[in-house]
Amino acid sequence: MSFETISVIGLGYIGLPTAAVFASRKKTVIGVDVNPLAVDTINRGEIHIVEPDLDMVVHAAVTEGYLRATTKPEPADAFLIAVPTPFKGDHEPDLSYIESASKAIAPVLKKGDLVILESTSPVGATEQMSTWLAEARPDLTFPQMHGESSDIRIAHCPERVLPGHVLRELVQNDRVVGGMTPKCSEAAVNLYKIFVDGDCIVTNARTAEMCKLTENSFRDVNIAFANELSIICDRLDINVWELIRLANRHPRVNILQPGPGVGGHCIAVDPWFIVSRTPEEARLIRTAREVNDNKPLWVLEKIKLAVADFLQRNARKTAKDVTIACFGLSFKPDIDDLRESPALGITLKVAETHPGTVLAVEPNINALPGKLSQKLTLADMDTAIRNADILVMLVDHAIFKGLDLDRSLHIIDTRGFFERLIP
Ligand code: SAJ
Repeated sequence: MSFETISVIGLGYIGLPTAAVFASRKKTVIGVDVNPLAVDTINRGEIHIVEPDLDMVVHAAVTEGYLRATTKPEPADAFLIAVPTPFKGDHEPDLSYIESASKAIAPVLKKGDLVILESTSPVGATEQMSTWLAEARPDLTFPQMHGESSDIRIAHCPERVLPGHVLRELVQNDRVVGGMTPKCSEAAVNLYKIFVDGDCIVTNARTAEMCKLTENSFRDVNIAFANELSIICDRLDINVWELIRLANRHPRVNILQPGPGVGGHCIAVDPWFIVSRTPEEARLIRTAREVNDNKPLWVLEKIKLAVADFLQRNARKTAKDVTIACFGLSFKPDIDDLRESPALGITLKVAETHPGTVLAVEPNINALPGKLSQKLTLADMDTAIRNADILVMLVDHAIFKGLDLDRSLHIIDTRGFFERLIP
């Protein structure tokens, strides 16, 4: 089966790099997005998201004529759906973007086409997508009814790339390919082999869905363990960073690092997709989410205690005189991505509740977007250190490593940035 024209639906953090990598292998790629601004930006050879080197790859793909973006789906040999799957209400998965994408491509499907769901999805979503497609195209046959002889092949192949390393990981990582039938899997493997150097490992759609959720839940549970340890150690007056370093010397122990909470759009979301399907059984997975979601509140409490402590030592001052500097706003080190960032959440809450000055330091960002700029004042590192009475380390950006600090400053080090240095 040859794929000459490939369509990618959803040109965000996963869809756009995937489209660009197919195009770099000289395939004709039609990128589809509902956002006309994103479509125009891409058609100019530019990008609307931040990811190292992506601008160059997209620029080359567009100028060489292999990649084109549009708001309206067009016929293709393969369709990859990479739209968001957020949650709604009480952590229920919201499949409405997958539903709209399915309904949008249905009219242009033809016999022999392959449709792949890449979006991280709850178990059963691929079958649901296939049902939406079948409802919209009663003239075609689909695997849930016609098995191996179906006109359309359907598979789930979750993305697993790490933001900041997307272009490398897209090519090098192994892919789990879950077809609704073995022929669907075979077609999907042939498609990914166009650019994937890693292994393409075949399973069924439900296992592929659960595999992606399992990977992110595994990380969430392990971070929750580290976060819980940090709270226990604080109570027992033990340096958690030293503790973890020592425990990790055991050949079968590998504890992750505590922090101010878990951010980003994947690890803090995906475990809920397991919980929502099996609420009675997924007890540890739910608890881990709760532990990680509560960590920012614990940090806020620590900041309050630090202010009280400062005022006790400086009897003539009031809370209004206390300057708090928060170092780092992004959801993890050395990126500028603020989405679902616990560091940003904590800083905003401090700015909202503390009567004195709050300085936000984020060297990866020149200016805060729109509404945020009304709520927070960005400061450079030196100014913040000079003026701060309390310093809160929220993200371990490499650039913070050279900070020259007055040791008398009250530091709340959620990342163990300095504590890790103390012997
Ligand atoms: N974090 C800690 N302690 C740690 C490691 C991470 O507090 O020891 C925090 C980070 O600071 C951040 C959050 O966890 O706030 C998530 O960061 P991350 O680097 O663990 O993961 P993401 O969200 O950038 O990407 C994850 C990856 N999944 C796994 O590593 C299992 C990536 O491979 C997935 O493709 C991505 O989710 C996704 O799209 O699902």
